[in-house]
Formats: sequence, C-alpha cells, structure tokens
Amino acid sequence: MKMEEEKNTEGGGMGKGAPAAAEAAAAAEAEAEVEEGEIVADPNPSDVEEGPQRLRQSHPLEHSWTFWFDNPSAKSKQAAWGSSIRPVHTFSTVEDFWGLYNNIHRPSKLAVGADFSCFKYKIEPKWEDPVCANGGKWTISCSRGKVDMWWLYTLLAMLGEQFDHGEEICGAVVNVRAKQEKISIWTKNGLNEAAQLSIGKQWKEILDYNETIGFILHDDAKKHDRFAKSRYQI
Ligand code: MGP
Repeated sequence: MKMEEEKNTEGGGMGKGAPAAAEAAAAAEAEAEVEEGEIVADPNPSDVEEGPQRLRQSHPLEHSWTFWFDNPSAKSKQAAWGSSIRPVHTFSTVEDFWGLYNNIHRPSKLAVGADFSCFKYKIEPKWEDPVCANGGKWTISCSRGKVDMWWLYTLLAMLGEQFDHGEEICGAVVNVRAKQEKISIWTKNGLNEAAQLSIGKQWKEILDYNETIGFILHDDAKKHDRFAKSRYQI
C-alpha cells in the first residue's frame, strides 16, 4: 500500500462543453490509475454523484496505531517516569490518520520537553512494555527546521509498511528538546542484528539522512542511562 501526502489541488474536472462520454471515459481512466490505499484529491469536487462517494471510501492500514503524548507540564521530578504519558487516539485507516494529523500540532509547535509517539495498537511507548522489553531504538538528531518533515516521513514509512522488517517495528517517538529535537524508531528484538541494520539503513534512505546513527538496546539504557553505548551504528 502506498501513502502519499494529500495534495491540495483544485478542480481538475473537464470543461463544461466536453461530451459526456469523453468525460466518463476520462473519469474511468483516472479511477483505474489510483492504487489501492493511495490518497488522491477528488478530480471534480463539484460533482455530487462521484466526488463524495470516493471521499467516503476508507482505506485500511495494515495495523492500527495509537498516538501518545507526554505533557511536559504534567511531568514532575517526583513522579515516576511515564506517569503522565497518555494515549491520544487510535486509528486504522489512511483517512483517519490524515484527519488526525491535519488537526494536531506539528512537533515544532509542541512545548519543549514533550514526547509524542505513534505506536502499534496495544504497544505502549515504554521500555517496560512486554513487546518493547527486549528491543531498542535507532535515534536521529534533527537539524534546525527538519523535525516536522522527518517526523511525517517516518510516520508515512511506518504506516505505509515501507520497511522490509516492518514486523520488527513497535513505533516512533519524537522528543522535543531545547537543544535539538530527536526522533527514534523503537523495535522489538534488539539482538536481531540483521533486522535492526536493515531498518536503520532504510530509515536513513527515506529521510536522506547522512549522519551516522546509533541503535541502543533498552536494556543498556536502563543500566547505563545517558552513558549507554550504541550496539550498532550505521
Ligand atoms: P528520554 O526522555 O528518552 O531522553 O529519557 P532525553 O531526551 O535524552 O532526556 P531528557 O531528560 O531530556 O528527557 C530520559 C530519562 O527518562 C531516561 O534516562 C530514563 O530515566 C527515563 N525514561 C525514558 N524512557 C523512554 C523510559 C522508559 O521507557 N521507561 C522508564 N522507566 N524510564 C524511561
């Protein structure tokens, strides 16, 4: 399945004088070119017969996903880590994703300290989650002005099942920090080196990211905190 950013193209329908048969043939041809799950702008939004019907179609994603938010104002030094993380919304279609994405703040507009995550349904963005427990994460640091684009590309690649080892992926997190935003992809079996390297390599290609990135096992992060060393680098 292919997911593309919604395009805000206007109209695109044929002129008023075009014969009806030619118009119908063009519509059929355009319909045939649309891949399953692909998002397209309605070529003729004023046509009440065709337009609304097509827009109502919903395209299921391979998995259901949940957005999670950790509100920095709710974080306190005393509270246990994770006590302020909340699920925001679960979605399972392309249309639901865009409906939500278009109505929430981009990472660059979130408060410093916020963590925003998109994880497969029923997996929590915590080391303690049983599916994440033996996993780890690849992390990129975002250069100025890149976080929104890289977050969206990461989401589209995950939701659109672009990774050869997509079954290994738990979800992605964006950390909004004063110094630099970070984006991580969390995976399930950190010791499966081939799968981790494949995911890291594909992710860098998708983002056109040229710096070296590291993969840290959650177990190492638990033991060594900020001093945890990368298991793999790519
Ligand atoms: P962080 O927020 O992922 O890193 O983890 P960052 O952005 O480098 O640090 P920050 O201080 O700027 O937020 C920060 C700390 O939160 C870790 O060192 C852990 O103590 C704790 N922590 C983070 N995560 C993802 C978890 C988790 O999943 N479980 C638990 N128990 N603690 C966590």
